[in-house]
Amino acid sequence: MTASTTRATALALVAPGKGILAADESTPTMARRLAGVGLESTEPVRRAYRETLFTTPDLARHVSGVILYDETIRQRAADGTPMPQLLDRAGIIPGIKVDAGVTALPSFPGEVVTAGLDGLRERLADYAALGARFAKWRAVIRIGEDRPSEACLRANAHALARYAALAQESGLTPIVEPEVLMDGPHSLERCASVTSAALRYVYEELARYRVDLAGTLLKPNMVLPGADATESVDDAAIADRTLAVLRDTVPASVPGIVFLSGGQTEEQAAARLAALNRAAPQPWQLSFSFGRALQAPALRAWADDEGSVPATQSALLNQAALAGAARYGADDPADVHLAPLSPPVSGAPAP
Ligand code: 5MM
Repeated sequence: MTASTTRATALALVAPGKGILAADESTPTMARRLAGVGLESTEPVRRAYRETLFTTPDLARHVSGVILYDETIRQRAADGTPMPQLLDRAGIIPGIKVDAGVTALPSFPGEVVTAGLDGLRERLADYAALGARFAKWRAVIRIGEDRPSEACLRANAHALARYAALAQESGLTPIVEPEVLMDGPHSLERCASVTSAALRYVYEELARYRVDLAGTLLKPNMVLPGADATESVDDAAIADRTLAVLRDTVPASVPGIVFLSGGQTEEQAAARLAALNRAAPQPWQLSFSFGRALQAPALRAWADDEGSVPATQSALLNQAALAGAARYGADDPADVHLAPLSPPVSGAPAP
């Protein structure tokens, strides 16, 4: 497999005005999300909800790719079309979560490492045959008094690098996701220093395992004070601190950074992405790979309106349009004024 496939997919995923919909909730996470809006999680409910999201008219205007979960990539829409082909037909690139979730790191209470390397080569081949063109692996890093340990950062970086190398071998573009959780009372500065350390280890290991950075995307957390912190920081300061950390740690050959939302409200995630894009031009595209921040309004509409397709799809499209506008630094999709695609015809009257 040549590097050109994974590089082309990476660039397509961060095309202007577009980002990724993370719909790869594992079955237990999806059960929690559905319970949050008073619904029971069954296979037909999960299938119908996700088919509703993926068939949203015009979704491809703002969404370049969707990350699926193992159950979903094997499901079919009501008309019999396999889910990856349904997305493909809509002009959206299908992707797949390939990690197996987190497991406790022995000797380091409260810390975790992501599992799933065993048999990964075979699973990637299977997913590629099912239509996936990119993959995702998430490492989870918790901030605490003595956390994260160096062992935790190194173990997770190692797993991310081994995964990324295997994904590229299979022709799938790896999204590398080291998520520093927002949980806790820590400060913005503490999040900055932990995020910075995590990213340094990740890029050291990616180099060691000869991963082609131009054929990857980074999915990091924004640099934020903890959810229980008393400190209040505005969006411009969050953007500044986040960019300072990324400029120090992420090589310019990485084509795009697709932020996770991590428990921010949908308004916060979009406003902060807009602030990030208003800063001076960066070497990478700054985009989104939001789960909750794209789906929360759609899931509420689905529950409030008893599985109503139009209400759910319109909620998703609105949220995707907001995130898409944030890619241009705009807080409102109505403020996105794109240059005309072709120059005015010569001889046409001046405006
Ligand atoms: C959609 O949630 C993803 C899967 O989570 P679990 O493996 O815990 O079920 C998750 O990896 C997600 O892709 C990222 O965390 C981004 O989602 P948010 O909601 O943080 O934007």
